[in-house]
Amino acid sequence: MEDVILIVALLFFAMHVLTFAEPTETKRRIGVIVVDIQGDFTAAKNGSLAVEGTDQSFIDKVENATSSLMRKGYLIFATQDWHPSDHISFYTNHSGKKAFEVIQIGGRTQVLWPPHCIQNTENAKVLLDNRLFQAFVKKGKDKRFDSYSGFKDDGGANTEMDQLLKRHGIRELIIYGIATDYCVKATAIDAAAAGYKVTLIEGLCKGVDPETTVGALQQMKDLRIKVEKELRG
Ligand code: VGL
Ligand code: ZN
Repeated sequence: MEDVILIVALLFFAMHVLTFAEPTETKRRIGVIVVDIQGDFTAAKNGSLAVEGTDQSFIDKVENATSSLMRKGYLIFATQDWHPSDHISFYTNHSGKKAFEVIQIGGRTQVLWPPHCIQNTENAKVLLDNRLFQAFVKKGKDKRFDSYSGFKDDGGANTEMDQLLKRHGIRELIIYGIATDYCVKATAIDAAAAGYKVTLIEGLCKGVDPETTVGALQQMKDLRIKVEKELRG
């Protein structure tokens, strides 16, 4: 008799755990990748590669959206462009070249950028409250390769991103940040290719160039990435 009571009690307990644990478990399967919200990409910090529209009000909007997602239980990850000073993507490391020139190197197309996000410099810092993030995934550390994507560099070397997301049971991602037509696009496309269900929040992104930004949004839609104007709910 006592055994029966114990079994019934255990069953009720198990049902209770399943009923109440399920919603948060579902929510925890959704991750957020905040792409490259760093001083050098922003007008707010007078960045060397400041993207149009990245004033303090944009940073505040991104921070508020990210805090609200954190409060709802989403797991938040940051990507961080993190270059050595002799990085291949800096025009200053190619004699006779100017900023924004495009070259062919090692069979790849490389945009030559002003030096930016140099490791351990003030403007390489992620501008949002660092307590929002579960982890920071640094990219572009290898001087030989650029890395717009938070998942892998142009040489094909993976970052820890995919493993990190898998370890947390994440299968769906919300992605936003800077720049729409470079690092956001590359990160979203690689996420979709790796099998994540991706939603991009357009209103929390800024692009380097209006034309390539329109193209990037279309390219992402074509790859079944959901593009939403603003964060919902
Ligand atoms: C980025 C250019 C160079 C970006 C990074 O975050 O989109 N763009 N490095
Ligand atoms: Zn870079």
